[in-house]
Amino acid sequence: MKSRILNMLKEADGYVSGEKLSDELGITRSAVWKHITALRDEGYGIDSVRNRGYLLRYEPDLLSAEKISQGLDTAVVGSSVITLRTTDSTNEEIKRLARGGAANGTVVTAEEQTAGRGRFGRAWSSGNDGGLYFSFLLRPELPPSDIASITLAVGYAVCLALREQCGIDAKIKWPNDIIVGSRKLCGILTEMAAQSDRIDYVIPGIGINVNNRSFPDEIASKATSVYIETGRETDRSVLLREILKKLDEVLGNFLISLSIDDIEHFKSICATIGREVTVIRGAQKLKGTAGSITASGELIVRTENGEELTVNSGEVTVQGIY
Ligand code: BTX
Repeated sequence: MKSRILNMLKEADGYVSGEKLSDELGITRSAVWKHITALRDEGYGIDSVRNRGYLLRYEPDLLSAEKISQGLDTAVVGSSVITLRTTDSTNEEIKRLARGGAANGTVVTAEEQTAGRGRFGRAWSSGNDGGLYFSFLLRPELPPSDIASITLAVGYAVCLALREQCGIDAKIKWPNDIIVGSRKLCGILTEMAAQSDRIDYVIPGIGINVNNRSFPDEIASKATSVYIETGRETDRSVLLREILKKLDEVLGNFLISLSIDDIEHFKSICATIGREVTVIRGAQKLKGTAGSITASGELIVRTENGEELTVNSGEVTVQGIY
């Protein structure tokens, strides 16, 4: 019965009402609902909307720790890989593991986050919708001031992997959003626990829209996915493996220092450089042009009155990009 419901949803061109399913299959509406719930538990993304019915948005391609780890010859990132069906936030999950002594490089993924977070307390849309949500644990022997270069390195590595693996023109929106055209493909939230002179641990959390076909109304005009850009489904386990390799490679380099080549390469795939930007510093809003990136990951902005600002935190909005 479950597979007959699934077939009807697959063949439909839009929503299928609960009434139609129950009439055609000769079962009650509550039996339909039970089968829909079971399908969701298997990883199918099915929307249910009152008065419209059910819509199959996404078929499961569950992340597999075994597949992710196949041939993963990294030094640190991916030392252990944990795949969860659902959690509040993979950053929170890593935090709990970190307090319990988890190893440097531990990765946690989730098919769905019930409280996915962005920066500044914003929400990150992370339903069971074909996105890739993961966080990893780093225990670098560095002072807290080096967090900016770690943040930069993570965005750079993820962007390179997406360009190579998916063949898309992904660019970095400084410091570490990843966009295609003017739409957001990936968001990164880096959190840390530190003493005054040293970092205890850093948790980069990454959300990538991979096989998402559509988005909730609030973000529909500013979000995109690999599927939307390429028209192809991507194996998220393989993609994640390649991202972890790139993270390991780039973080290894960056934790020593940012090379001239890395900075030049970073600049060439950074959508912020050369654009008109607004820097928000507390209550102040400063307009200028983004000129360059420093070795420690700061953005150099030349303001309208010729002043040079070194921006290392706070919010930067780029004109023309969401
Ligand atoms: P951000 O603050 O730069 O972006 C959040 C904003 O982006 C939201 O206010 C909304 O406008 C938009 N947005 C929300 N969801 C999406 C989406 N899926 N695609 C495109 N735009 C969206 C960026 O924060 C950092 C996000 C990190 C998410 C990862 S997922 C794994 C880990 N766990 C967790 O809780 N957060 C991180």
